[in-house]
Amino acid sequence: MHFFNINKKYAQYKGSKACIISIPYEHTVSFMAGCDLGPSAVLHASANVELYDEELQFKPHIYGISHVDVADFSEDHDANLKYIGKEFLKHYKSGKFIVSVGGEHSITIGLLEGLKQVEEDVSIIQFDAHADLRSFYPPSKKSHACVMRRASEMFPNTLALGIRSMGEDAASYIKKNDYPILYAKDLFEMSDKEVQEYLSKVIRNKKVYITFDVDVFDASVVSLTGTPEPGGLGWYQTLRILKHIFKKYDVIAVDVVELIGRESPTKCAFNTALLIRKMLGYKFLSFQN
Ligand SMILES: [Mn+2]
Repeated sequence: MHFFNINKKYAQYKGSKACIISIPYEHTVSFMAGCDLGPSAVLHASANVELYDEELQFKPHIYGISHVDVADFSEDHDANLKYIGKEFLKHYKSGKFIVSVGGEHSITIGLLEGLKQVEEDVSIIQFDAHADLRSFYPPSKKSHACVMRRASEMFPNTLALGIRSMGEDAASYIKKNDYPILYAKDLFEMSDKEVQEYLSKVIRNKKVYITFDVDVFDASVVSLTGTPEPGGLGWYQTLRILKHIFKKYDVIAVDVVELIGRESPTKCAFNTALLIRKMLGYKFLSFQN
């Protein structure tokens, strides 16, 4: 099945400007399970997403959106992440804009391990309710709660938006390293201009990778997520920030993780699929001019 149920000619791998990678991986989840079913829920919901973007006034899929699966995982978490990174790199090297759909957040470690092999100066922007900056969280140094700690070891310029939960070790790491964060509570009070000024101060590279944990959203947008927290970002505020980032920087890849693939409420998978179409539109907007 093609994403957004697009016509076959727009879904061909060859020539497609974007490739969506489904990564139905769940291994280290600590609270609510089911994010291995996230990618198929998003794929099915995407068939109901309108192809035309009313804000951007074009259909993003005309630039080609191919779709591949990464499956057949083993019991070995580190080996699985390595495999995910290898698959990502294969598609990234083809020059396409990559959208990886998880799966639990630990897949980002694998994806960045792949990216690291070919890119150095990339800023990693995390949208998330949780800091994910633990040095270790059972059962692994590469668990979902350690994602950004591992990311910051690979890419020195990492930052976070929408954070509203963390452990004490993360808090002291943030303090010690002057780690750049826009907390959810601050985003509620900041103007778009203030957010943009902050981002231009802390983003140090032209190339950007976005890791988007859907739990950054308020539960009115997405509630089916592994570790929900109240007080998340709204739909429009999130889109305005994303649009700005896509416009100002060269976003080379994104991942969208932690959606639980249950049928109800259906809005969660639909809104996640729509988020992906929005980001594809922001990415392709430059082709329109
Ligand atoms: Mn999270």
